[in-house]
Amino acid sequence: MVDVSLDNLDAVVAQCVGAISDASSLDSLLSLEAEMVGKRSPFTALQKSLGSLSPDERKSAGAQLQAARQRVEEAFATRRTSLAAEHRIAVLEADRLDLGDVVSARVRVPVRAGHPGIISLTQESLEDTFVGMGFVVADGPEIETDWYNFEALNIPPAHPARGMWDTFYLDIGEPETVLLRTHTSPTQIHLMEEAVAQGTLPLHAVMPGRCYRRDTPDARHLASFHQIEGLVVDEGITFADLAGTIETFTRAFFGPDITSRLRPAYFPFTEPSAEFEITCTICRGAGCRTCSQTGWIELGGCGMVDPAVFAAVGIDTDRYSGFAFGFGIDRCAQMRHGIADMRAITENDVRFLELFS
Ligand code: FA5
Repeated sequence: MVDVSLDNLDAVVAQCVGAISDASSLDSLLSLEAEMVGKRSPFTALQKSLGSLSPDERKSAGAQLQAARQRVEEAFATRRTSLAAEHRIAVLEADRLDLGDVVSARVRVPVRAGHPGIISLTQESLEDTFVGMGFVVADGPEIETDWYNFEALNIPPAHPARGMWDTFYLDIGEPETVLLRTHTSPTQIHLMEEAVAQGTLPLHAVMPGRCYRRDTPDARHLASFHQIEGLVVDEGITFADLAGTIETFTRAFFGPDITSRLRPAYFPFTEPSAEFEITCTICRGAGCRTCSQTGWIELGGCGMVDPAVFAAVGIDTDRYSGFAFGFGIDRCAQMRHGIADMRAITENDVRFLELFS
C-alpha cells in the first residue's frame, strides 16, 4: 500500500475501496483491514504524526484523516456484509438435499392400495347368494329400543331368554330402554311394520348388519360382530321351505361338499326353532379345536315366525305364515376361508389382510 499523506488521501481512499471490493473472501478482507486501517497501517502512522502539528493544523488534518478513514471502514462494512451473504448461500448450496433423488426413489416403491376387508367381501357375497335365491336386501338401525330388540320379538321384560344376549345399554332416556342391537332380528320387526303399513306383503328379505354383545372374544366370538337375518312372510310357508332354503344356501355359498343340519333349539320369536349347523370347514367334519371336536359349526338360529311376533306387528296369521333365520357373517367368513381363530379378523395384521385382497 502506498504511503498515506494529507496530500494523497483521496487517491489512497480510492485505491483502498477498489481493493476492498475485489476481496473475494472474508479471510482476505480481514487481512486487508489489518493492513489498511490496523494498528500498524499507514493511516495509523499518519494519525500519530499529527502530534507534531500546531493545534489548528492538527484539528483540520485530523478531521480530513478521520473522514478518509471512515470511508475506508464503510467500504469494509459493506463488503463484509455482502461476502457473509455469499458465504451463507454457498453453505446452503453445499448442504442442499437433492429431493429429486429422494422423490424418484420413493415413487419407484409400488403404491399399495387398500381393499374391502374380509367381512365386507363376505357380506357382499352373502347378499349376492341370497339375491340369486330371490331375496331382497334391507337394512336396519344398530341402535335400537328395548321394544324392537326384545319385546316385539316376544321377549318381555324379565323374560329369562334375555339372558341369551348380554346387552350393551346406552345411557339415553329411561334406564335399559335404548341399546346396541344384540342381533339383526329387530330388523324383521321394522320390515314387517313397514310392509303392513304400506300393504306390501309378502316379504322375502335378508338384512345384514353389525351387532354387539358383551361376549368375551374367543376363537368363535367377538364383542362386535355381524349377522345376516332372513325373513320370509307369505301364504303357505312351511318348515320344509325353511330347511330347503338353508340347505340351498349352504351348498351355494360353501360348496357342494359342505352340508347343513338343523337341531332343535329355543328362540322366543320362532316356534318351532332350530340351530343351523354346517360341516366344519377347518377339519371337513373330522373334529378339531375350532369346532370343539364335533365336526359341526353353528352358523345361526332359525324357525317359523312365532304368532306372538305376527301379533305385535299386526300380521294376519290366518293368511300368512313365515320363517326367519339369523347367522353370523364373521362365522361364515371364518368357515369359508378356514380361519381357525375369529380374533384374527379384528387384529389388523397386514399379512392376514393381504390374504383376502
Ligand atoms: C340369534 O342371534 C338369533 N337372533 C338368530 C335367529 C334369527 C333365530 C331368526 C331364529 C330366527 P344366536 O345368539 O344364536 O341367535 O346368534 C346367531 C349366530 O350369530 C351365532 O350362531 C353365531 O354365528 C353368530 N354370533 C352370535 N354371537 C356372536 C359373537 N359374539 N361373535 C361372533 N358371532 C356371533
